[in-house]
Amino acid sequence: MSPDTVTLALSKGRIFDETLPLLRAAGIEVLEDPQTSRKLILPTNRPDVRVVLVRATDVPTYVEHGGADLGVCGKDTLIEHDAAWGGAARAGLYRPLDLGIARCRMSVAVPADFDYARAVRQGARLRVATKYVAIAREFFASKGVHVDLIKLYGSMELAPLTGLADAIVDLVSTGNTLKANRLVEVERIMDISSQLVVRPTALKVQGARIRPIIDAFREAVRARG
Ligand code: PRT
Ligand code: MG
Repeated sequence: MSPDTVTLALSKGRIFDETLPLLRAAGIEVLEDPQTSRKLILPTNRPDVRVVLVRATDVPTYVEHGGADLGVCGKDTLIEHDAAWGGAARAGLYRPLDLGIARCRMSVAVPADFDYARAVRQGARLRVATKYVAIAREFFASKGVHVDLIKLYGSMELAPLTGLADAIVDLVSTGNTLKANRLVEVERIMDISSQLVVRPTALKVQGARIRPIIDAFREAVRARG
């Protein structure tokens, strides 16, 4: 990676869309639209700043290992990334700022006709399908509920409808997806928003370029309230 270019990793969709105004506040305009362009490396109005598009779950890996210098990803993604590497926050990822974007919550949901409270009271063993196994494991352990976790990579809502699981742990924002699948939210595990992540060595080498970006993001987040 060129020492005089700063590379920002974003995922397409809500994180890209909601990061654009923050970039604008830092004087950075992305020159191509990921909806219409097939490019994975997007130029900006600044010759020394570029954006790379990666899967949301790959953002921490790109930043940590030098494929990008900084990035934006959900707290959900960060917690699972840390857990995959032993649980403690990774030293290779500095987290200077909660951007307050791509907000949602991590919740437990069950079919409308499943008596979750009763199952918990009776000490039943629950089958829980989720993409977020570390968050789910920690949550149910803290409640003293026994669970069999079933790892899925998508469409969690389908699991209870097909008999694969009794419950799911998934992200909820409007609640429309749950409603459409006749699921109800029975626990709210945590609020989620996206964080800025930076590789500490990049900050050391490229501080003069990266620090003003962090400062502008912080100011924009503060101004937005
Ligand atoms: O989609 P892909 O498999 O590539 O990766 P991803 O799902 O990790 O990426 P993306 O872009 O969908 O989400 C990126 C980040 O946005 C997540 O890591 C969250 O931090 C955040 N975010 C905010 C959300 C939502 N809101 C959200 N609603 N991520 C996913 N959803 C999904 C949710 O999983 C469920 O399927 O939207 C559905 C529920 O939405 P409602 O509005 O119907 O409740
Ligand atoms: Mg998604």
